[in-house]
Amino acid sequence: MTSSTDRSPFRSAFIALIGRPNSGKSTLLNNVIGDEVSIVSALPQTTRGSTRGIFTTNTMQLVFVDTPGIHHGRHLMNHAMLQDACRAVADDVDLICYLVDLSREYAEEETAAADLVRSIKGVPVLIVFNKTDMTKRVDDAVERFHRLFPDLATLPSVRLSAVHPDAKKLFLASVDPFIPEGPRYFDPDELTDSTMRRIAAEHIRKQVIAAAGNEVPHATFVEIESYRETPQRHEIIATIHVETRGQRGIIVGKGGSVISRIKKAARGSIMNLAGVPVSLTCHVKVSPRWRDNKDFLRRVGVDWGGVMPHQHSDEASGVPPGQKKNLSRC
Ligand SMILES: Nc1nc2c(ncn2[C@@H]2O[C@H](COP(=O)(O)OP(=O)(O)OP(=O)(O)O)[C@@H](O)[C@H]2O)c(=O)[nH]1
Ligand SMILES: [Mg+2]
Repeated sequence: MTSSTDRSPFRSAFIALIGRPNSGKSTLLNNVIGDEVSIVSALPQTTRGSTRGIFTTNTMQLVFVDTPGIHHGRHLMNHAMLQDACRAVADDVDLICYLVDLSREYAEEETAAADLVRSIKGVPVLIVFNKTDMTKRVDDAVERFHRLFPDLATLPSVRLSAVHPDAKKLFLASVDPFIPEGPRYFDPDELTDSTMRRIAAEHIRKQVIAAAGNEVPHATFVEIESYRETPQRHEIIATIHVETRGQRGIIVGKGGSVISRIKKAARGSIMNLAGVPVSLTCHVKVSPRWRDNKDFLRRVGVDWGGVMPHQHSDEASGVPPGQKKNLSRC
């Protein structure tokens, strides 16, 4: 006998996750997918480019687009990250989830994120008030947000803690009304559309963040020079670019101790994913000012949106001269 559920049409949606750095976008994505498809760290600006996580059941498929945190940095690289978040919103998505970190003061970055949300036309927005577990008075924090951004007070919202196992159920129930009838875009066993090359670079960067802390990771770019894949073995050669000799010293460590740790941990996690032995070679190279070097960024596939370096002369704000700090322009 066929039940009514069997007859219901398949549904699918593209859902963008946006918000200020460190608001928990990647954590929520990983919780829903049940795997680390996007790296997470306590450091803001962890996600550098859009990353898709795919969640499939018998009746629906959700393609989540994790984006870099919305912030105005002074480098071309920061601009590229901002462009990436803006593109995700401008793309043909069915829903935008705006993550708000309740545990911190709503500073300038929140205003920038709210500005971007205001600029969205024709796509529903769901506010995800996150980190309820770290927030003493959740009601007060939500009320403060609504006082600051009264025009966003009418948007649908959910309150959760992305690190909590319950968050998945709560979040999926909140997005459910927004999922239209649609096709299955990806195979049911696919969790991400990222390539092994990109995943490997992210796993190495995650270990750099863990080993180096604070500012060094922002000045780090992991480039995969070669990725050779056979059924028996993956052979990876990577270059970790940093901006100064001092940063190189930190990443290499005394007698190469730090880079050895980074390599060992990254190799282990890549091997878990690959399911075969992995050999990993990591070079550490000083590439001065790579974050503002157009040729470098072009070579490694970072799209900064065509903004010329001289437009980034406003060191204090990171905003090109004469341009208002308004994300709706991005
Ligand atoms: N306690 C707690 N920690 C959280 C929660 N959500 C995220 N975190 C932590 O917050 C930090 C940042 O999380 P991410 O998921 O990397 O944040 P993000 O928004 O992706 O950050 P960017 O990629 O930098 O934009 C990590 O240390 C997470 O473990 C939460 O609900 N509760
Ligand atoms: Mg992230």
